Amino acid sequence: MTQVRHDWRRDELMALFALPFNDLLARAHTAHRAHHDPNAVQVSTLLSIKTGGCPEDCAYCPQAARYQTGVQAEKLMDVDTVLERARAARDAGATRFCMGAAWRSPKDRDIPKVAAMIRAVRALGMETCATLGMLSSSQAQALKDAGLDYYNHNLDTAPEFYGEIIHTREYQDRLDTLEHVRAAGMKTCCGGIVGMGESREQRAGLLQTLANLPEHPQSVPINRLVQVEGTPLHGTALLDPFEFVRTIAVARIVMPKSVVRLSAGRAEMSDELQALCFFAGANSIFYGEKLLTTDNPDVEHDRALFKRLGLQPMQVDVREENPRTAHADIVERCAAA
Ligand code: SAM
Ligand code: DTB
Ligand code: SF4
Repeated sequence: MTQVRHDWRRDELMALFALPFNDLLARAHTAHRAHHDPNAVQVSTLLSIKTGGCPEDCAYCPQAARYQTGVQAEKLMDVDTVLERARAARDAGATRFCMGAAWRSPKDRDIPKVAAMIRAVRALGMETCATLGMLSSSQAQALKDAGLDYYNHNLDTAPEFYGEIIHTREYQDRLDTLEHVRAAGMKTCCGGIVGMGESREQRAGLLQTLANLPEHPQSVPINRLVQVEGTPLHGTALLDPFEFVRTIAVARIVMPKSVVRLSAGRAEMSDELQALCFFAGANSIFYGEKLLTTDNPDVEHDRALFKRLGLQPMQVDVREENPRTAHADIVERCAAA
């Protein structure tokens, strides 16, 4: 079994990145098999519950109010619409439902409405995840009390590159939110974006920071930048796809027990590139036609890809805390599809 470490040095990660591709993939895949079913992939569906109009300046993001990207600002969705969308996602085979809001941080008055969404989604027998921006400890506790399983809050990039991407909040703010989430007893979903013009050293820096957190995030989304016209990062030089696979492989090696999500960017990836990512240790995807505002592969395509690769949706069991769940049904429905 690969040892779980929290003391990774930058040069060690750089040495992993520099391995011959086949050696790196062999190491990553061995670590993957030691801790995970290599043919099981966790399936989450995303929904934007509050779109656009965000006051932050994240250079990659189509939802920042200051960039002209064509995304229209909308109000917080009502609970019934969220529930309807979650039910459809569950019936299509998703086992986790992730609700995203284009906020710097939620206002206290937003929390009861989001809590109602979380309760409703959980009552469907799905795992719940939310990404709402920075959280105070009391907000984190209120979300936990509503039944939130995961909170997604990304570090996005290496500490030394962060200042080139976001100016409206600090790296430390992100670390503080993650601490509030952990202290409230929720699982963290935390990763970043590659392909933003960062160097390999900075990709290593992101993974090093993630791996040296007090607890490895249970879920690690690795996003490949979705270039949206109107954002400052539109037109950034494309990352070599093999370098993307290397990033997944290094994430797998340094956080061997975490579930690594092949996150945004799949719509622009070939099936072969995705298959390499699954071999390198990715074992989670977003499933459904949309991410938050941009396109994701359609469900028929993903079902066919799973079938061609012999992949199965990862089973989850939330019954202990929610006796109404008949979760096996969901997994069977997806397998039959
Ligand atoms: N507003 C909240 C926040 O920033 O924490 C939650 C939603 S925000 C859209 C969640 C994450 O989506 C960001 O941290 C970033 O990693 C990812 N993301 C946003 N735009 C992206 C893009 N164009 N390509 C890839 N990932 C993106
Ligand atoms: C994450 O790491 N990636 C997701 C989710 N967490 C919230 C978001 C990707 C957003 C891609 C751009 C968009 O669709 O707006
Ligand atoms: Fe706002 Fe989140 Fe987009 Fe940044 S990533 S602009 S905080 S929605």
